[in-house]
Amino acid sequence: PQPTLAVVGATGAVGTVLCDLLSARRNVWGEIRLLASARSVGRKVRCRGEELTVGALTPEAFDGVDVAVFDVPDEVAARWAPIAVDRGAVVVDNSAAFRMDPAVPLVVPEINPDQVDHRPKGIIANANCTTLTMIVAIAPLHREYGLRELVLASYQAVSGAGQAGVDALHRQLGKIAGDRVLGSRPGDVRQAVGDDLGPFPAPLALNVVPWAGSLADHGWSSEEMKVRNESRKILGLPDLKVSATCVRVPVVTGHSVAVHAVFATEVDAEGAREALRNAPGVILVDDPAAGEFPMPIDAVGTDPSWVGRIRRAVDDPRALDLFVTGDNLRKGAALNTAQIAELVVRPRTRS
Ligand code: 2RA
Repeated sequence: PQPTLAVVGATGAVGTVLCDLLSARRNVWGEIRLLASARSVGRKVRCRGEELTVGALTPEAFDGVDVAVFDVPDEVAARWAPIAVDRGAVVVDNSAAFRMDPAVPLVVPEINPDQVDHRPKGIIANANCTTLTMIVAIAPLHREYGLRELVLASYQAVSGAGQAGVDALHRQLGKIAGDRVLGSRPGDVRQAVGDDLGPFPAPLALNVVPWAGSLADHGWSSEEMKVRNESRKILGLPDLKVSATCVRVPVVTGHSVAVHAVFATEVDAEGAREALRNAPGVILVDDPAAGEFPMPIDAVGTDPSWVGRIRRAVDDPRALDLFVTGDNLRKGAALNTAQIAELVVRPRTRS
């Protein structure tokens, strides 16, 4: 019989995209069970052409489940993932609850697929969307040149903060629409938007906000530390130097990252392009003369990380500068979890 998949958090921003993806991907699943918190129980969701009713998150809901994908807040995952494992499921968790646990592999199928089979706790973690968008493009360059350091700035879409983030941006844009003077005096955008900030610390309309996540040590944000720690773990480079500045921008979906990557050996831009042209999960969009570069308005709704603006640093022959954009809800979240879940249940060839 085909394996059973549970989707926990099926009605959230990522869960909804996962249901769409499951409808479009090769069908490896038998039953798909959608689970969510009490407020969403009973809702109908279309998946693989069928109308499914969202069920309650209970221990019994995991009975007979082969793989349970969790798209829920950290504290919900921390509580319920071990319960799902106890009931016999392998958990693929998209929260930060287990990512840095040494007994939990952090898997990106294009980079470290074999690690799905090393899961002593029965849990496999999915990386943060900013890390994922970037790392698919960085790994092939690491294989080619030996990565030593990453200095990056992110341009993160509001859907990274869930549906509440998307709703807040659209409300703010609605309030300021048509005002052709706004943005020319200190505080005028703040006044126009008022206190309707949604999950953000400042207005996103007509603005960029150099903050994502919560306050970590020494002034870093939690998002910046996640990019550092998760990049090290995925690439197996515990001493990799990483400096990130994470910035929220008025984009609905599609995280972008401007990267300065330093390598052990000299690099050349055409060699880097060649490595990326042949890399899985990456699409090269690098023809600035023709106006072609990676942008969220084009990458949204697509699977790969879009990479372009590849240049050898003027002042360092061992460094590349590049720009990466990817759909934060797809490769940044739902797609990567779907790929991991499919790896867990893949047919094995006997050795
Ligand atoms: C964000 N990376 O964009 C987070 C979501 N996991 O806010």
